[in-house]
Amino acid sequence: MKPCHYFLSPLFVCLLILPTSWANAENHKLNIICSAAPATCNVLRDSFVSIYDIPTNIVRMSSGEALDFIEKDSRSNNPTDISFDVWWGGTGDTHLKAVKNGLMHKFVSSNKTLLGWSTYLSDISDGNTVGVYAGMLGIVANKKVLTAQNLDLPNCWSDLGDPKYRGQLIIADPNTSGTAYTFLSTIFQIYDPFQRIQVLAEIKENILKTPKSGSDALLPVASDDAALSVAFIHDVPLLEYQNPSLAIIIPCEGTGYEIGAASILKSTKHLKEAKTFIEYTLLASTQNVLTKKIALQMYSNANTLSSPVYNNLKDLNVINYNFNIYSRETVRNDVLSTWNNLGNVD
Ligand code: S7P
Repeated sequence: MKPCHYFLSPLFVCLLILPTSWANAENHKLNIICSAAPATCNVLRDSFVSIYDIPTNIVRMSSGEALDFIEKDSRSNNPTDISFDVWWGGTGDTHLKAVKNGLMHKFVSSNKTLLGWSTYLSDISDGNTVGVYAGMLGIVANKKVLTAQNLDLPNCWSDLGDPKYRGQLIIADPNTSGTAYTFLSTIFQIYDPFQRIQVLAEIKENILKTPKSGSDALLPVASDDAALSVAFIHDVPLLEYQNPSLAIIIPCEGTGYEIGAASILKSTKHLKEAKTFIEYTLLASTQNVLTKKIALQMYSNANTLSSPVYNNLKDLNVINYNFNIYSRETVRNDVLSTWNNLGNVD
């Protein structure tokens, strides 16, 4: 796997970017793949380094992209020079799939104040991953853009397939994005096999573009360039300060959710430091810094402040999302190939 694969930029830009993230990695003790929002990844690295003085390098990859990278690298005769130690953040089902393929190192946190959904992930992975945050999926609409075109707000997932929204929808690529994979598996868990193909085919018809990550899919809606997206709803309020036209809709059929995970890679060369990093991110003091203004998820420590997003939410219409099933190789392949075979986004 070549580092430049991750930057959709010309080669020379790629080489300019390389020294800060990949090429110097051997100078760092700890190499982390981070699938949370870049601001979260950077704050965690900086605060961790300042407290523990362990040189740490973070590379941001979307959840499916990270899974793909870890799986291919483990099979390759020519693996990357960098040996990654930790995979932090990103949707739990991608971590679970890597666990099922034997790619993670067992690590059970000694933290005794973790919430049930966090230890649940640890339990179903036989102690190979742990939940660090959780969040609900939703539809994000730009009311100004919709009104300008005499369009009303969608209420349901199925509404996203209405032809009146043609070219208005941005959903990330589920092959790379954990957000978009959570959306697909939510539709799979709500609709029967016949209905789901119909619903997804109609939705795909309306898509304008498919960025690599869930947070990138939100940006055109926040900048008034598109009307609708699908995102984790805790990412919206920080953009709402800049654009009050944004609205969150919890779809009428119910919605899926993520448990963002943290795992140690089997290939780690710095097990002690990797454990220290994950334990650090499970502390209420660390999570409080994030939940105040950087990333508004629900966090896994019972003593962390509640998320302003979920605390005030009246509509908790979540489905009984099955992480075990939707992290299975055969099921993931089926979900993705169903989507990939539906025809191309223009
Ligand atoms: O950190 C915020 C957050 O929304 O970022 C992650 C991200 O959306 C998932 O990334 P991809 O879609 O790029 O895989 C979420 O896990 C997290 O809640």
